[in-house]
Order: sequence, then C-alpha cells, then structure tokens
Amino acid sequence: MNSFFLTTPIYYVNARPHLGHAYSTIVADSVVRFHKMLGDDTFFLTGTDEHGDKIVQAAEKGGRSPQKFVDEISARFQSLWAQLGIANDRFIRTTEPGHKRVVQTFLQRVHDAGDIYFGAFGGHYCYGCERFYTEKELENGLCPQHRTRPEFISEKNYFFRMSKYLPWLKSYVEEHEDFIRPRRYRAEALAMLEAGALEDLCISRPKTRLQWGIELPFDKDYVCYVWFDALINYISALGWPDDQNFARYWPGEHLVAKDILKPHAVFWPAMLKSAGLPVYGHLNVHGYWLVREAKMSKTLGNIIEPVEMSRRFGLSAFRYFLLREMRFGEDARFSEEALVKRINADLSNDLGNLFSRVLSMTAKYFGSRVPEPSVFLQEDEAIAELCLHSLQNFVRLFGGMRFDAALESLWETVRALNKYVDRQTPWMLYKQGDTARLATVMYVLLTAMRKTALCLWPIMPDASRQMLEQLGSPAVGNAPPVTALGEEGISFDGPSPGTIVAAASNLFPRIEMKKDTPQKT
Ligand code: ME8
Repeated sequence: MNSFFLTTPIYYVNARPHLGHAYSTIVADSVVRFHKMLGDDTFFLTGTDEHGDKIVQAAEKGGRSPQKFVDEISARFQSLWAQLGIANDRFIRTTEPGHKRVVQTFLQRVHDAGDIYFGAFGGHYCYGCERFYTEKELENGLCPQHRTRPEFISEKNYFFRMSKYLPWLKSYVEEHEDFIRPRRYRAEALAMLEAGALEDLCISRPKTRLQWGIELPFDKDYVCYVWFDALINYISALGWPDDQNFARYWPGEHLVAKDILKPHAVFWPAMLKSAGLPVYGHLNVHGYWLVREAKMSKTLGNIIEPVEMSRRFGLSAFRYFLLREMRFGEDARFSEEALVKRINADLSNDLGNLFSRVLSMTAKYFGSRVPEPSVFLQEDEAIAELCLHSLQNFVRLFGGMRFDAALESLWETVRALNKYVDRQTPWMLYKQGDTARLATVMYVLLTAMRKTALCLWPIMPDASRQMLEQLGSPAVGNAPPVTALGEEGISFDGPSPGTIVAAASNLFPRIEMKKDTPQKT
C-alpha cells in the first residue's frame, strides 16, 4: 500500500478564514480523498500558525491576550473546515507543547551540525510578511507584497547557514523535474536560487522585542523566527523524531499558493537537509483567487466568506466550482455570476438533468429496478468506451493536479449521456414495446452514471453519496465508495440488475439570480 501525506499551509490566525484558505484546504481534501479511492494509506494535515509579531499585533487590536486570541481564531478555522466537509486527520497548532518541543529538538540538531551562528544584523523588516527584506528586494523602498514601508531594524541575531545548502538545492531542483510544480514555479524557484541574492536566514528574534514565540534551546533571551517554527509543523504533526507516523508518512507533499513559494522551495529543503532528513516529495503551488481583479484583502473589502457561499449555493456546488474554475497554478477570478453560471450549466442542466430524467424513466418503465441488459449495439459500446476512457483520463489528470481538465473530461461523458438519451429515445422504445432494447439503454445509462458519481466523491462527497444512494448503493460511513479507482476504469459494470434505484432526483436545482440575492427554484 502506498502512503500519501498531504499538507496545507498552516494559516495565520491574525484574520478570519476566507475563500483563499478554503480553496487550498478543499483542494487538499479532494486530493487526499482521491488517493483514498486509489487505495493509498493517507494522512491529511492542516492547522494554524500562531506565533510572531503579526499575531501579537492582531491580539492587541482585539484587546485580548495572544493566547486567548489564538485559541479563538484557531477554533474558528477548525469549525470552518468541519462545515466545508474537510476530513483532515490532524489539526496542528504551533502553540501546542508537543510542537514546541519538536522545534527545539530540530533547532538543537541544526545548531549541533554547526549550521547556526550568532551575528549582527540590520535589515528592512515588514511586519506583514514577518521577514526582513534586502535593499534589492524592495520596490521603491516598499515591501513588494504589502506596499508599505518596512522598518529598519538592527540587532544581534542567530542565523541559519542556508547559503551552504543552496548549491545542493539548485542541483536537486534541476534533477527532479516535478519536485516543484507546476513548471512555472519550479522556474521561479530556480531563478531565486540562481540570482545569488539569497543570504543566510535570520532565525531568531530577541525577547526584548518579541516574546510570543518558541524559545531557542541554546539561548533563553531569544525566540525562534516564526517561519522556521511554522515549517517544522509538517514533521512535528507526524511526531518526529520518535513516532512511527514519521516513518510511515514522510516524505509527503505540500500544497501552497505562490505567495509562500520561497519559504517552501528554499528555506524548508535547506532546513531538512541540515537536520539530516529527507526532503519532501512535491511542492504543489497554486495561484490566487482574484475578486474584482485584486487579491482578496480586508482593506479592499473584497473578502469572500466560504461558509456563506456554501450555505447559499450548496457545499457540493461550491467545491465543484472551485476545482473546475481555477486552472491549478494560475490565477482565477471569483464572482457569484460565474459560480451561478457553472451551477446552472454543469450541475443543473448537465448532471442533475441526467439523473432526473434517467431515474424517472427507470421508475416508469421498470418500476425503479435496474433492468437486465440484452445485446450491446455499436452505440452502446461507444458510450461504454467513452465512459471508461473519460474515467481513465479523469484519474490521470486529477492525479496530475489538473482538476479543471479532469472534470471537463468527466463532463464529456455526462453530456454524451444526455445526447444518448435524446438519440435512443427510450420513450419511443417503450411505446413500441421494445423492452429488450429499452433495458439495455437504461442499463448503459445507469452504469455510466454510477461511474460518474464515483469519480465525483473526492470533489463533492455529499452529492456523490446522494447520487450513489439514488443508484441503489448506499455509502457506509465516511469511507470512499470504492478503493481502487484505477480498476474501475477497466470494466463497464454498473449496479446489478434488480437493484432498486430512486424514483426521482433533484440534485442541483437551477439558481435564478434576482438582483443580489440568488434564489433556488
Ligand atoms: O502564509 N487565493 O499563512 P496565511 C488563493 N502562516 N489562496 C490564498 C489566497 C488567495 N487569494 N489568500 C490566501 C501563511 N490563500 C503562513 C503559512 S506554512 C508553514 C505557513 C491561501 O494565513 C494560500 O494557501 O497568510 C496561501 O498560501 C495561504 O492561504 C497563506 O495563508
């Protein structure tokens, strides 16, 4: 059995979770569910990043102690994930005592390896990014991310000899084509490594300036830089160094957006190498959701609330939209119009309509029992072939993080099935009393619908279970409906003849946009 470990970023608890956080976590959830269906031994990690200046400032603003503040916001993230159907195996918080111990063990190891030194330091510090910028990296003296003027801070600090590992890292990235993917981010990472602009990493903050952090094991007057602490979550959650989960699941894969490419593509592999640990398997990088042409931010007032979206439009539809609309790696635009358009076109007109018409015909012609098929004609073979082909494509594309293309491939079958109904005209066959032919047509449809419903489980588990239930195979608990998706693509086997299916279906009601308030009809 293959093991598959996937992580999301651990999110800062300085703000409420929004669509961007929800996207990464929903994608990760879908990918892990997909691997479950392939029969892999999976472990899915998410959590919250709770140290650093940013958090202290946000807590002060909210008039609370840092601990109280992080407890509150972290709980909000956990409840959000439950509402979005996220089935993570572990939720890590960097303020957990266990994580703190692991960070100290890691720091001590890197220190013992001679990779940490003490030195004077002056740099342009952006509180938003929680990092120092070199003169070269600033744009017109401003932080390139936040467009604010960083503060010049000069103090003595501890440094990680990152530069020592950069030549190794560069060859590693060059030799491993899909270590960082899609390709454009691999190219970006290589450009960072080539520019020679990278210096050693400052990994401490004096307690005189910041107390909200993990104390360095070799100097009690300093706390650990928040990024150094945060990245280690990926192994502390597996109980490194002693827990068997580390041996079982590491190396895993990470999923992040392009804003945090550098710490994941450069700092983290160098840290792992210094500690004598194997590097991760893949870094999967996605683009931004833009709202009205801009990245979401509180100041721009264009924050999209994921729970509100899923309440208004349905969780399954919302998750489908996110995976279908964004080409992984590129930016995508979010708007309610685009969401409604997809729901109406793909889910109501194509998929929902197929279920509704086929199930009501099965009720009328065969008393809601799956009929025994007779001989397959050429058009039936063609549909069966298309269906298996689309399932195989789905598995290949989804496995390669090409979610939009994977779903498009599945929809080729959905649309072909609707056309097949129009062409085969079951109602005419019924009128003519051609029961044998009618049985085959309905059997072909029900079989292909089952295959489609199975493929959709990773993306929309609720709707998929509902579809499978309507097709007479009720799901058990929260387990995947099949555990060998690859094998499903080999044969065109449907619900067994005689199985009772639902008499009607109304999976995705059309949504009419009335001014600002969408209404389900
Ligand atoms: O960076 N579009 O946390 P963070 C898509 N704590 N994804 C978006 C997005 C958008 N507009 N906005 C945010 C941190 N994200 C660190 C991570 S990991 C060891 C430490 C998602 O709360 C995306 O996954 O700022 C991005 O990488 C992440 O939120 C940043 O979350």
